[in-house]
Amino acid sequence: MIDLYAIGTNNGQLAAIMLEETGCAYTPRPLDLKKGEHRAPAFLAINPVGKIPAIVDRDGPGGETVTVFETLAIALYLCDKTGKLMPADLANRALAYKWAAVAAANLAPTMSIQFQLRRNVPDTSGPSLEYLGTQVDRYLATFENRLAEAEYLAGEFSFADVQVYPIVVSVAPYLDKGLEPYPNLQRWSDAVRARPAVERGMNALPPLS
Ligand SMILES: N[C@@H](CCC(=O)N[C@@H](CS)C(=O)NCC(=O)O)C(=O)O
Repeated sequence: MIDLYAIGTNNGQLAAIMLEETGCAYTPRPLDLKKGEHRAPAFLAINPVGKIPAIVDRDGPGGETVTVFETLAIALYLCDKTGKLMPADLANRALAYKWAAVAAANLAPTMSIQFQLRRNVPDTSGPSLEYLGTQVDRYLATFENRLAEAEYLAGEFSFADVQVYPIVVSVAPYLDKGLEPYPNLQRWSDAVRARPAVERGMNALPPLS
């Protein structure tokens, strides 16, 4: 059994989708970020960075308990553990690695800073937000171009798609025209949403209050 420490943000949803798609039994352990539960010593012992999501696998290798944090690390661990969502072909695996990395190292942090500024800065007309907006557009356009040439990011459905999907869902309402300028991203997003395990993962955790 795996404990999932998270809340229903895009990062929490991502971990829940990975657990659902790989067929791992898990128990959601929601944390109240407003109350600072992610900074409590009990959670810092699981993730010293103090961020959700994190998983505790009590049935790790050799029956040992394994703790994993950071969405990309969680995704790779679950692929390794189950043999699912990881392309068998090395060339396709390379595609999955690089597109998942673009999401985890570029799009997600940019969007997260944009979200924090929108939430906490009264005047959102400044150059910082404008700059972040251009960067989000740049990454979305890159995914759009990739999805114009392939059905899924690594050709077949993989952990890379899971790394991107919840981010796209959470950013779309903030875009002037939603996903309209990105028809391939829209087509891909509809296909990912139609997967029952994705639907379950998106709704597995209470929303951020
Ligand atoms: N790079 C991390 C980002 C995780 C993250 O930003 N989590 C947010 C919620 S979506 C969080 O825990 N924020 C609380 C904080 O930063 O104190 C990952 O991919 O797991």
